[in-house]
Amino acid sequence: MLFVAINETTHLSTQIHDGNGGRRIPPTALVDVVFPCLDEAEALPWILGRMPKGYGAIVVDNGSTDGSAAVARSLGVTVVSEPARGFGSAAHAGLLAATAPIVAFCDADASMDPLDLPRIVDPVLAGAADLVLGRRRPTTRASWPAHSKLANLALAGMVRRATGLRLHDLGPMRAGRREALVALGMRDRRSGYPLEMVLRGHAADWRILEVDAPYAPRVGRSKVTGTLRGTITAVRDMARLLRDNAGEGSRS
Ligand SMILES: Nc1nc2c(ncn2[C@@H]2O[C@H](COP(=O)(O)OP(=O)(O)OP(=O)(O)O)[C@@H](O)[C@H]2O)c(=O)[nH]1
Ligand SMILES: [Mg+2]
Repeated sequence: MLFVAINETTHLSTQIHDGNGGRRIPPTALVDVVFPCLDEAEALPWILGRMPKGYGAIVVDNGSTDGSAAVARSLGVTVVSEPARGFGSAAHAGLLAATAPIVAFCDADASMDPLDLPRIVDPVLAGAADLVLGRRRPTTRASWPAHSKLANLALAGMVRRATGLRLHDLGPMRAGRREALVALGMRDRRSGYPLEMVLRGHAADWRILEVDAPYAPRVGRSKVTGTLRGTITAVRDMARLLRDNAGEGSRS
């Protein structure tokens, strides 16, 4: 087992296990893909078997009780154990643990196919965009519960009005340059994290691009917006960020 102290006070207790019997795999990936993971043992084998060449996986576990971390480790990928709960907490711990020049994010529930990641990553690699977001395009009617889709549409509309960006989704699949993403200094550790990244990127004059990404029904049980409660929490987190953002804009 390998322990790596992450150079940030809030993440000192984060542990990185390399899933390779204690031998650290050399950081050769061009793209590190962060998978926030809470009880996704069922979905992990499919996802981790579909990593594009040159892409490494970082599974960030928040105390799963279904053996997710062991499954990921047995598949030879990097596993980060993040004690602080929350989607943003997991996503940010993965970003801080990454070493590749490009970092991408993807859900670990098999709703999005890692083989689609190059669509998102290529414009960053080509220097054509600073942040690329995957616009979720449902493959079946069951992919996206109506309440979640509607909440997301409303939020995307608010983001368009607040920023002028032509965005239609605040989805989980996205990519940017690692050092630039870290420098944005995201603070949200819950469901507002993906929106905060967009707002901070916009404030830093980033070129933000949206490309289509197929969205299939998830495997396993929903944790964030698949439930009404999760959607309400996500909308609250995101609406608060938008309010704070408007306040900052009017003060500047
Ligand atoms: N580590 C960690 N991962 C989380 C947490 N909450 C959600 N996740 C993961 O984040 C991703 C998104 O969660 P989902 O439950 O798929 O949320 P969603 O995509 O909004 O909703 P559905 O897919 O419709 O259920 C999945 O990979 C989850 O396992 C958390 O608190 N900690
Ligand atoms: Mg999902």
